[in-house]
Amino acid sequence: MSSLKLYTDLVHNLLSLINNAAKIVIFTHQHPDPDAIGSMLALSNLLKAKNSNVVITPVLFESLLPKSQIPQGLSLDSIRVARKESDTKKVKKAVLEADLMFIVDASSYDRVVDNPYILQVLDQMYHKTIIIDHHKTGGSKDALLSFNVQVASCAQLVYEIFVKTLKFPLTTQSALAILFGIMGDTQMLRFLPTNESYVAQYVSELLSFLDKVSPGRVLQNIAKALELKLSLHMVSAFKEAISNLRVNGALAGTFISDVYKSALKDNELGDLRLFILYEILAKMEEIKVYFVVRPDLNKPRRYSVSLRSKGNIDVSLIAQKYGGGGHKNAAGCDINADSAKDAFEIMFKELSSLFEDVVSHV
Ligand SMILES: [Mn+2]
Repeated sequence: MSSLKLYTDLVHNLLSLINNAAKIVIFTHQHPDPDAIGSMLALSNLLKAKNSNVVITPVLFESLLPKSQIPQGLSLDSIRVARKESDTKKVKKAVLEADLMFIVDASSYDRVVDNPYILQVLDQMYHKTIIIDHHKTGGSKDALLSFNVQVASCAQLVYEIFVKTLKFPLTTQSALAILFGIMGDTQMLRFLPTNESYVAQYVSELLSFLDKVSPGRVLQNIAKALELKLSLHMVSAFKEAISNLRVNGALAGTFISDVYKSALKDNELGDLRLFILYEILAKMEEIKVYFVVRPDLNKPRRYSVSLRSKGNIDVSLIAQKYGGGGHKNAAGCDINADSAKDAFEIMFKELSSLFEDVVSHV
């Protein structure tokens, strides 16, 4: 599923290096974007949550993003911004004392700093540097460890390595930082490559985690920080649909709930449905049958179901059963139910039993 299959040994080397480190410094590239900031803060918070005794110093050699471009609730206080001479001296000291250093979202120190004095110091430190990057550039062969995987964001790698694989405890700050990074580099999942559809699942996991701690506006805050022109209601409905996503083998489905009947216009509901069908569900490689349920704006207790399939699976059969129609791979129907969730459950059950053989094989 994830991109790290080939990195299993490296991940376990990484764990012993971290366990033996008392002081860790983290760098990212200049002109930091949300993924750079998110990856750096996520790593810093994850390391701290795992071992509160370790001294972590995240360093930037220029100013941070403007406050309006940081999601509300994400704290940048731990980052040391080193612009003045006195700051760079402190950074040099931290570097010389460090047991371990990380570069995230970049793979060499010349992307980290311009100042030749400090670059010269850093260039001598690859032997204690771990690189976590997602760009094509090869990185330094002198690095202690290098995770260089070409995926959509560096933040998703941080999540895979530390949370999914090494089981470091997630915190509100690290979850928020990872989401900010993923959503920044993928522009709210719009530019998520086809073979990385599993990242939508990561987003859903992170949102459920954050909803437990502080329910509500997480995604809106991120969209706002990314300056994306989506109405708050659209973002919020999108978030809900991602959280409602259920996958069973090759079957996936979700729903947009009745809350959005008054908040969204008919064309917005339609756009959102298409976005979820074509930009997310269709791109999930393992998924062969998928659907989205949305409320009918004019008729109470009436829900519209859009069904899609890949290959030889005929979803028009199920649409016909409910008085709808369509083609083998794209069909739709309307059903009556007490809520969008009930309509979703009815469909999920129908599709699970109709396509049992296909669905349970993955
Ligand atoms: Mn990036």
